[in-house]
Amino acid sequence: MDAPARFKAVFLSDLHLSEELPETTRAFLSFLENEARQTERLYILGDLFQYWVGDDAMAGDAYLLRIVNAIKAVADSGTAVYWLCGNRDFLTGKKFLKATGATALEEPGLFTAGNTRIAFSHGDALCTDDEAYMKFRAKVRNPIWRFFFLLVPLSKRKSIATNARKDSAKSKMTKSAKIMDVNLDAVKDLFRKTNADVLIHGHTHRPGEHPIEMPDGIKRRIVLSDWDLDDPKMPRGDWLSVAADGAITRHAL
Ligand code: LP5
Ligand code: MN
Repeated sequence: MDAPARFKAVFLSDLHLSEELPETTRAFLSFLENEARQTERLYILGDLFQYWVGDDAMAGDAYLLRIVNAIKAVADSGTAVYWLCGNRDFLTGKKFLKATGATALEEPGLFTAGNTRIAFSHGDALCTDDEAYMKFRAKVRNPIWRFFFLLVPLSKRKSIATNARKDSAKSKMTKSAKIMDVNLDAVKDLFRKTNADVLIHGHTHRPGEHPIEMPDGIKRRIVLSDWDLDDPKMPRGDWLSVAADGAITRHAL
């Protein structure tokens, strides 16, 4: 990066990339060519992919390799790329990180700009009212489950993931909007533990900003949108920038 970067940090999440979403894919590749090179740090907050069934899926998959190589080009250009997985791509591993040049972070991540302390996460771990999902999450995030799942042949893993997507869509139709949103106590707990001023997360696909009352003042919970530039009725794709003084701006594609 020759000229000083325009932003200290940029955040995005929930692109759910797949070959079936050509406009969303195009928008992300263009974002990587442009905005992603104007920031010191790029934070990808999970669910970048529709699903990720293991790093071995990259070999011979021209689509995945195109995405991964485009992220690597950003890292090579001088932007520090950080990766925080989502509920659809928690199976990303060391080979993915090497291929993208990204650094993996644990939740919640922390970043300070000016006097603003920013915590960030994918967001699913905060949805504690969704008990069925919490149980599912605990199972699939267990390293023993992960070890055995990754031994299953790749084609079988892909069909399991496709079925899991269908089951997920079905189960969401039976859950209320409130259950699938973040739990206020979980959010307050995160603010207490991190001492952050701002929390940025995705996952709920409900872009917005919410004041959170804490004993030491009002905190801000900022929610990213998902991306879907292939939806003719509501094309969308937000990203957030953080300036050197800590000012946070929402940008729409
Ligand atoms: O993703 P989204 O937004 O549609 O919904 C999520 C929760 N769903 C999921 C499931 C993923 O979408 C499936 C794709 C992931 C592929 C990863 C690799 C393959 C893993 C294969 C696993 C078998 O995360 C959804 C939430 C929603 O967010 C809102 O927060 O509600 O939760 C669910 O749909 C989960 C169901 O409620 C419970 C499912 C019980 C099924 C139990 C099977 C256990 C199998 C585990 C094996 C040990
Ligand atoms: Mn998610």
